[in-house]
Amino acid sequence: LKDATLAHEAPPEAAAGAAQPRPDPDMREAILAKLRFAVGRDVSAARDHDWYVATALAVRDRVVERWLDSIARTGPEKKHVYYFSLEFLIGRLFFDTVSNLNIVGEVRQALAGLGVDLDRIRAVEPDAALGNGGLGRLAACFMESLATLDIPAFGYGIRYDYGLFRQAIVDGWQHEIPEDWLSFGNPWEFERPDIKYLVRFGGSVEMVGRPDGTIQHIWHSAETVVAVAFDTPMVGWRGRRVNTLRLWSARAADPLVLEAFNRGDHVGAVADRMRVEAISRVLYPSDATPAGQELRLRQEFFFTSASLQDLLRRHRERHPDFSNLPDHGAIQLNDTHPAIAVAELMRLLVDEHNVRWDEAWRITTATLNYTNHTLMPEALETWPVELMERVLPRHIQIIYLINFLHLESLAKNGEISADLVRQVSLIDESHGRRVRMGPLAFIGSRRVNGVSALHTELMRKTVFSDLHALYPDRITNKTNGITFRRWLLEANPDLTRLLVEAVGPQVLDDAEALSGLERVVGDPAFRDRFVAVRRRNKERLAQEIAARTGVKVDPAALFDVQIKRIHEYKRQHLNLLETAALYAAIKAEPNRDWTPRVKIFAGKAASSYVVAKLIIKLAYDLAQVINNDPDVRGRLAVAFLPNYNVSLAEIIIPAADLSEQISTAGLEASGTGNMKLALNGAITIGTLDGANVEIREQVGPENITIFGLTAPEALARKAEPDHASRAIAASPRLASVLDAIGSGAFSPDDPGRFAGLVGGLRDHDPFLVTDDFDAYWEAQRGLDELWHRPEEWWRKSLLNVARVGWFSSDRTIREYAEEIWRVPVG
Ligand code: 7GP
Repeated sequence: LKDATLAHEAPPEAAAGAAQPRPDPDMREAILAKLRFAVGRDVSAARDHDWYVATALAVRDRVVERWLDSIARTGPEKKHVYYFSLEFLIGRLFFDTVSNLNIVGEVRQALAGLGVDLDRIRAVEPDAALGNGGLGRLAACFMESLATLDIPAFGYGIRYDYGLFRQAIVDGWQHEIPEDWLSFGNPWEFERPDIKYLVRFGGSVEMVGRPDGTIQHIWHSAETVVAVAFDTPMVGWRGRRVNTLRLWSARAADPLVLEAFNRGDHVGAVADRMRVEAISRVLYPSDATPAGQELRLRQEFFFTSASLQDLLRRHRERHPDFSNLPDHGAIQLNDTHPAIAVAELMRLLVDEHNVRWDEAWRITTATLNYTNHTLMPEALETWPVELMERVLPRHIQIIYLINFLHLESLAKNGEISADLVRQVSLIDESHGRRVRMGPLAFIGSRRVNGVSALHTELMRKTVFSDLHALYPDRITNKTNGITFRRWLLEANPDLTRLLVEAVGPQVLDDAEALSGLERVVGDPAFRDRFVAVRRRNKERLAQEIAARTGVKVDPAALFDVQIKRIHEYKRQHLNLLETAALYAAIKAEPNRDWTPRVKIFAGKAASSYVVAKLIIKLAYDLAQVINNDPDVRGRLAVAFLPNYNVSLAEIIIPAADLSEQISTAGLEASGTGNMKLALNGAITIGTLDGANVEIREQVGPENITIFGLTAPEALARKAEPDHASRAIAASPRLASVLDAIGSGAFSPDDPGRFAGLVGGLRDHDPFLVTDDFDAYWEAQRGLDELWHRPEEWWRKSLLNVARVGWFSSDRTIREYAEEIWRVPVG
C-alpha cells in the first residue's frame, strides 16, 4: 500500500507569509548533528527515513524551546482546559510543525543544500491515525486552535500501538490491515516514565462505618494497570504557544512472572502483561456503532482515570483542597467515551480525598462539560449493568447514588410521573438493565453542547428533551470548525499564495480576512489565476488516482467528490445510484453535450458493517463497467481511492470542484469535510443537514446547491410505511437503475450481489434514498449546466472561499472559551 505523497509543484514557503527565507546555517548543522548522533547514520548512507527523522528531531528542538517557555509563562493560577478524547486524528505532524513555526523556507533550503527534497521526506511520515473520523479530526483541529489562541490546554487520550486500520481494496472488497504507525519510532513523542498512575479494575467494595456515622467505601480491586504518559507537543500558529497532548499507554504492574518463566512457562509468564497491555493496543474501528465490548469499557475508564488523577495531582501541588478546582480547570468530554469521568471524579474526591459528597458534586458539575456528536440511537453508548458491576463495582454504586439523588431532586420540585422517571433515569430498564452514558454526562456537566445549530436544536427536541426541560440553560450550540492552517495553508499552498496577494498577509492570521476576496471575484485576471491553481491541484490528484487505482482521469473534468466514512446515513449509495443513472443517460444519448465528470469516492467502512462494505464494492463494480466503456469515455469516470486518511484528504480537497454532503436530513450532526471543501473552492451539493445549513447562511443560497427533504419532512416521510415504493413508482429513472443494479448489470460475475441492497431500498429505505433521488438528480443536472458557464461557476466557487471564514476552529474555540470554559483567549 502506497501512502499519500505530497509533492508540491512549487515550494509553499511564500504561503506562510515569511519574507524570503535566509539560509540558516544552524538548521543545516542541527540536521547533520541529529543524523549522526541521534539516528546514527552518515550522510552517505542516509535514506529518506533517516533524513526525515533527523530533520524532525532538529525541528523538535525548536518546538521544545517554545514548549518549555509556554509552560513557564503559564502561571500556576491560570485556568487550563482539559480535552478528554478517545480519538485524536492528527495525521502527519512534520510539515504542520514546520509550517506553524514559520520555518518552511529555512528547512527546505537546509535540506536542499544537503541534496534532500523536503517534499519527499515529509511523505515518509506515517499518519497518526488515532481516530475514526469527524470526532477525532475535530479534536486534532481543536488542539491546534487552542495553542494558536494561547489557551493553556492538555489533550488527554490513549497512545494506541495500532491506529485506525489501513484499508486495502482487493477486487472491490475492503480488507483491514493493522496500522503499525510506531514501528519506525515516533520522533514527536516524549515518554514520561515518571508520570504514571495506577488504574484499577474489578474486585469488590467494602463498606466501613466511620466514628462519625458516615460510611467509608473501600474498593478492593482485582487488577491494577499502570498508565504511563507519552507527551506530544501541539504547536500553535506562528509557534505562539505549544500545548501538550498527553496520551496514556497501558503497562502491567508485574510485566514478567519470573518463577513461571524459569519453570519453562514462557508464555504464561507474560500472559498477564498481554492482557493488560491490550488496553492501549488498538483503536476501536467503530464510527457510530458501539463496540459493546469489555475492552472498550476498559479503554474508556483507563484513560479517563489516569487523566483525572493527573490533573488532580497537579491541582493539589498548588492548592490546599479541591474547592477551587472549577476555577483552575475546565474538562471537556468529547462525546460519551469519557463519560465515566462523572463517576470517577466523584470517587476520587469522595473516596480518595475525603471530600463530602455534596461538595464533590458541586465541584464535578462545575468542572465537566460534554459534547454530543451524534443522535443516531445505535451510537448512544449504554453499558450493561452486569458488566459495570464486574469491571467497575465502585462506579456503579456511585452512578446509582447520583441517579437516586437526581430523581429525588425532581420529586422535590413537584410531581414526577413514572413515565418521566423512565425517561430521565440513568438506568435503562427497557432491554436488560443498562447504564445510559449520555444522560450521565448530561447530569454531571455544567454545559452540554451540540456541534451545529440544527443538531443542537434536535438534541433539545429529541434525545435530551426531558433533561432539557429540567435544565433549560445547560444545552448550548458550538458549531464545529476546522483549522485553516492545515486545511488551507498547508494543503493548498498555491491558493494560499494567491489569497495573500489578493487580500494581504492578514489572511494568514485571521480567517475572516478572506472576505476581502469579494472585491476581486469579478476580476477575470484573478479568476484565471484561481482556475490555474485549481488546475494544478487537479493534475496532482489525477496522478494520485492513477497511481492508486490505475484509473486515468482528465483534470479538465468536473471533480465530484464524496470523502468520509462509509455509512448508509451519509448515503454514498444515493450518489452511486445517480452515477449509474447518469451512465445510462449518457449511453442513451451519446451525442448530447454532457458535462465531463469524475466521481471520486474515498472512505473506510467499520470492519463489522456489512452493508457499508457492500457499498464500497458497488462503487468498485460501477467503476469497472463505466471506466471500461468507450461509449462514455471522457464524460464519466469513477474512482474509489483506497485508504482514506488525513494525508489523502490533504491531496483531494484542494482539487475538488463539487462537495457531496448528501446525508439524510437530521442525521449528520455537523460535518467538517463540508467546511474544508468549501474553503478550498468546491461548491456544495447537499441536504439541509448539519453545518450545511450554516454554510448556506454564510455563502448565500445562490452559491450552494441544496436539495431534498428537510429534517422534519424526513422524519414524517419515514413514518409512511410505503414511502419507498411510492417514490420508485413515481420515478422511472430510479426504477430502472434499481432494476439494473439489483439484477446484476454491474456484477455479471455474481448477479445477485446487490439484490439485498436494492431490496432494502425497495422495502424500508430508512435513509430515504429513494425519496430524495429525483431531487438529487435534478440538482446534479443543474450543476452540469452551471459547469458550462464557467464564469458563473468560478464566481460561486470564489464566493465560497471568501465567505467561509466563520468556520475556522479559532472561532469555535473562542466560543467554547468564552461560554463554556470561561478562560481568557490570548
Ligand atoms: C461525527 C459526526 O458524525 C459529524 O457530523 C461531526 O461533524 C463530527 O462528529 C464532529 O463533531 N461523529 C463521529 O465522528 C462519531 O464517531 C460517534 O460519532 C460518537
